Amino acid sequence: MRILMRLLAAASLSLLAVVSQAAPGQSGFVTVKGKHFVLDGKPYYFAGANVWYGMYLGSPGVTGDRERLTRELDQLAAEGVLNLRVLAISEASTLKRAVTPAVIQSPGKVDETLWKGLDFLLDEMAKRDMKAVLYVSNFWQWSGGMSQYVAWFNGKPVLDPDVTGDWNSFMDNSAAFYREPEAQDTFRAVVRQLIGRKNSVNGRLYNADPTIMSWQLGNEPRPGSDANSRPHHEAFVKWIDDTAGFIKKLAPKQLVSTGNEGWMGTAGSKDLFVKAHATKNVDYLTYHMWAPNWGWFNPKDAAATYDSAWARMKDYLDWHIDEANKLGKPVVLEEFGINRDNGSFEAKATTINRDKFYQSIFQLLARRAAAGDAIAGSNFWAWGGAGRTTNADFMWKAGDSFVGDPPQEPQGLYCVFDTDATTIRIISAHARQMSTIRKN
Ligand code: IFL
Repeated sequence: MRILMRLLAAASLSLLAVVSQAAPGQSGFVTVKGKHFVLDGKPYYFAGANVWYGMYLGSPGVTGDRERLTRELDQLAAEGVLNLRVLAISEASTLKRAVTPAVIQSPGKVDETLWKGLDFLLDEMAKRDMKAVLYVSNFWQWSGGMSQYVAWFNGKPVLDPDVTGDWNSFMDNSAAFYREPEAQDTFRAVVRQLIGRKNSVNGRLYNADPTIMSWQLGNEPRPGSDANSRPHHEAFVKWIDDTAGFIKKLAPKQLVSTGNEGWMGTAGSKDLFVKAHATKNVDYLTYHMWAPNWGWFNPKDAAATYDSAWARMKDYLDWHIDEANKLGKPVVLEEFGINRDNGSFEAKATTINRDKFYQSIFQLLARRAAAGDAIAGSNFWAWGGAGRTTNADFMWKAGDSFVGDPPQEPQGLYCVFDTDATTIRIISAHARQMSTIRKN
């Protein structure tokens, strides 16, 4: 009898853990119905932003700037930008361009300071009825990431692409993470700890907080390098399925997504992209579009490359929406970026080409969303807000302010500063347009 009572108590405790803990007046959990998101009984469409450093600004520690954070959340909310994609776990690393400090100090050792920043961020987002997509690992080096886990467990020095210039080796090494059992155990332990966390500001359990729309497996997880990933395709698909299933059990009310870039992030294999997103454990598809990074657009030769870039971008945008329609799941374009004119990093440089591209992308997304297709929204890369660098080489150093460009890239490469009035107007108009679809 006593055992039965204990079991019942445990069961009701775990039920309690997923009962919604919304702030007053806040909307509910984002859910999926067929190829659309639903929020409080209505379709949910959005125009969002990437703010990878939101947790860092919210922190009570050295990186914190809560006054800036709340001011910029106000600004974003006023522009209708209510969906933010944010880094939630970083790993302390010796990589040259990795952000410091980090959440995980060493395997099994979490420094709570940054998570208190995440608590603050989520609480402030809840007050503004914003939704968060939290990614819990990174294929790239700028937050420690998968390669750091690998280094912790295989005992070999980290392959630092910012020192060696050898990106293929770095990518293959990052992808070894999927097949390294000890790394996976450590990763899962910290993910479990985060999903079960109680917010120190408002007392809400993370897995019961409707502010969190989605848990995302990682930032741009890839199967490996473009040169050598084929042998690892199965391991990649299996890791996605297993990890998404693991998270689903811990957070049954919230969504799970991959953070993958689309077929440009699956070694060019469309089939692999579809396989990776077909599992029932992944609620919606993600894709990213990087015309300058992929050599489609050259900001220093915009006149000659603009039209051909747009033709490729349009195909890329449409293809992923068509595939999502076929899979019967929503899809989000959760990263895209374009340089300032002539590739300048200066906040005062113009953004004529960026604005044109943003307009065209948004028009396509809004048109297809209005037609009932699977596209649900986007997050531009990235919100730079009031951050500015004063470094001659534009590269981030510990203690500098944050912008939307992570430390491995020039500060000002792709981010939208708070002074970019024309771009912000375009984003805001699109956000209103997407919220109109919601009301129809
Ligand atoms: O900064 C990059 C980031 O790592 C990412 N995708 C592309 C960005 C710009 O190069 O996730």
